[in-house]
Amino acid sequence: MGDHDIHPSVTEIAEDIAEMEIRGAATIADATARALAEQAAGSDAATPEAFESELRDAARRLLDTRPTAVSLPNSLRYVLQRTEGETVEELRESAVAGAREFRDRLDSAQTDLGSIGANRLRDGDTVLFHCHSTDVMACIRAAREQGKSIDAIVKETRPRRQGHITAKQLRELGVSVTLIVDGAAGRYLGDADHVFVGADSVTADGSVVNKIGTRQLAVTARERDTPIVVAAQTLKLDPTTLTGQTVEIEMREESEVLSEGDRAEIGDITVENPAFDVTPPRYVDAIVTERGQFPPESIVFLMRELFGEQASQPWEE
Ligand code: RUB
Repeated sequence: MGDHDIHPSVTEIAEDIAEMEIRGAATIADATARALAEQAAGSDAATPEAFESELRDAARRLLDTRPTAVSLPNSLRYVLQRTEGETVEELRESAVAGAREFRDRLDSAQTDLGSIGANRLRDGDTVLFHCHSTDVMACIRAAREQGKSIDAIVKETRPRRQGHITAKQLRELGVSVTLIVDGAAGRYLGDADHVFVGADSVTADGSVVNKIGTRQLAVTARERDTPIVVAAQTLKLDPTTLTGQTVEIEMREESEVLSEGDRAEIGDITVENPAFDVTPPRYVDAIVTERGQFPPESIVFLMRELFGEQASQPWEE
């Protein structure tokens, strides 16, 4: 079995994730579960062994797209572990059902998380945002549904400017938005009642892996006494960190930072473009999940409850 048995939808979704047409940890996880369902539904494997081998190849292709968000392997593991049966038809049905179940759970976890995160917000609060996170947006949506008025300060988030997505979606929720460049965050933190950010991975010690610039923002927020809240459903908890593994930080193309023209003008320099950074737990006030809100240092107890001590356990209760 090889690439020729990978369904075209899987290849397309993998390319869209690598190119960031599909982005954000929860959206990536949703898309990879959908991709495995397409692979299973469209397979013409003659034997159960061939079917399973194709599904594993598809999962490998999806896993190789972006390394940092743990929601991606958590999504693949969830579906693969539910793919069982004696015949190709049984395997197909269980894989499709597993993917459906995963996507439904993701949706409902985000809704539950949103209503918990919204409790932190009071009518008239100003919130400062970095990047774009659907878990964060769920908190703001729930606060708006509770009738709370919210003002937003949105960091542009170089180099990919995901702040524009956040600004647009906040406007759709009736939130007034002030857009700032990343370097202006320190100046505007004094106007903010909270900082809300998402997470790509949360480690066993309560460190938060998120869009580059989160750490700098959190350190400055702490200095200004502005609470920093991480909205991260349990899908973002990284079980491998329970046994000491570290999270790989994705390094992206220099072309996201510097145009060819600018590079030619400047001359021979090195450009580094890490997509994520790690914020230590001491700078984070709370991690809001669908299971409640936690001080970052206590997240390890939730991880043990969900995964046991074994790094190989799937994302599930
Ligand atoms: C997105 C990012 C988001 C998290 C959480 O990075 O860092 O804060 O993925 O998002 P990128 P969500 O744009 O490079 O994918 O809450 O939607 O899972």
